[in-house]
Amino acid sequence: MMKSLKILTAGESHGQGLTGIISGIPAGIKLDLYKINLDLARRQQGTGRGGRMKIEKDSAEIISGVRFGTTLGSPIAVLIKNRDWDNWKEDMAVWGNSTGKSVTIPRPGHADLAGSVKYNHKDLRNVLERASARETAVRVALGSIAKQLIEYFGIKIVSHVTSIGNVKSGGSFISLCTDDREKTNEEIIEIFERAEKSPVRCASSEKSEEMTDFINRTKELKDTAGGIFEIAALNVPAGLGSYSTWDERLDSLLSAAISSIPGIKGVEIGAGFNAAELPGSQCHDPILIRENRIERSSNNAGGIEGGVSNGQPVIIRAAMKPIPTLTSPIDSVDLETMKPAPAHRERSDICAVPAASIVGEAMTALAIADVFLRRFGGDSIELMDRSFKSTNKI
Ligand code: EPS
Repeated sequence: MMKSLKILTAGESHGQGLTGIISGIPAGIKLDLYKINLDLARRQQGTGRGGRMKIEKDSAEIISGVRFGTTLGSPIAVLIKNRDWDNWKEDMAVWGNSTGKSVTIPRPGHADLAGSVKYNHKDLRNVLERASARETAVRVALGSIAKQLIEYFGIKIVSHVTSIGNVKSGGSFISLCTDDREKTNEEIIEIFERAEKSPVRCASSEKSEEMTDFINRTKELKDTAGGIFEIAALNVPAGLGSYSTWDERLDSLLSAAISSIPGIKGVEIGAGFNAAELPGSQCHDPILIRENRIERSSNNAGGIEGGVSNGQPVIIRAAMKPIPTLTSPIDSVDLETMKPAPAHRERSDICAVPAASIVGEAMTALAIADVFLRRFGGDSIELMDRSFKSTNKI
């Protein structure tokens, strides 16, 4: 039977905590809790985060599926407690009666209005608590477990921010037809390592400063900012995904995983929208033979041809819209009085693009681990390893 990965999360932004379950991880992987908590800390950073990040210091507790540090092959459950819960115990109580404070003016761009229609909620807090991007904290913890599975097979996932508002870094993990040769894994890792040191996760120090200034100016204007981040998955073996069925294509799985991140409005693979402007002769990556090995001189395909990984780095880019909660609110309507009113205001971030890039890494890891398990899946890491070593490679 085909083996694949499943995740499920639960938790409200100001509830007691976030819970996540991941199933399909084989037995026998030595998990490193430090790596999970490191990813959680990376997601909390970045210029533009609001007051909430000063309250939370996310750390994961693994409460099942692991014994003596090693996965059992059973579902793994993760818990992240919300420190802010202390301030919300009454408003977010599981039992008892409502405090009477309700939110009735939806924020344009947030799930408030559409979500209230869907679940017939009169208090929009019932929507916004779950629609909040706070939920991505536990996705990062689950993604970090998936990262540790694929890392065993040499796959590394990296990210950087390429724009904030209209400030563009000009950098990319692929040449985007501007260089005469494609970037090596080492060059990609170098970009990533520089981005890791930047407060906005941008590899260029000059552009980092411009992006930081942009976010600070946006804050002064009581506004919010979006941007673009890019992910690369290195050492992905050829043959993951499928050209046969739409829902098993690696590009469709990755696009769904990335566009499920709150605020994401655009996803590109490889040259993405640029590819539409190129003639075929410049777009498609020539196949070369060097020292008896198949190589490619460019990576406009972003490592995926026909929905299947081709052995090149897998490259994904995502555009995030500006945060919908503004301190200077947009026009809206009070659903209780049905009169015009400025949108609901609450503490929020100014820009969360650097954080979203870490969530992007997690979602990429989950999607790649899923197709990896479909191809090489076994109940134990030893079985997977045997299957991995015995298949064709480019
Ligand atoms: C969010 C609003 C803010 C963000 C939050 C997402 O939270 P609060 O309303 O408590 O100030 O900080 O993100 C997180 C808490 C997080 O961990 O990323 C929203 O409305 O989506």
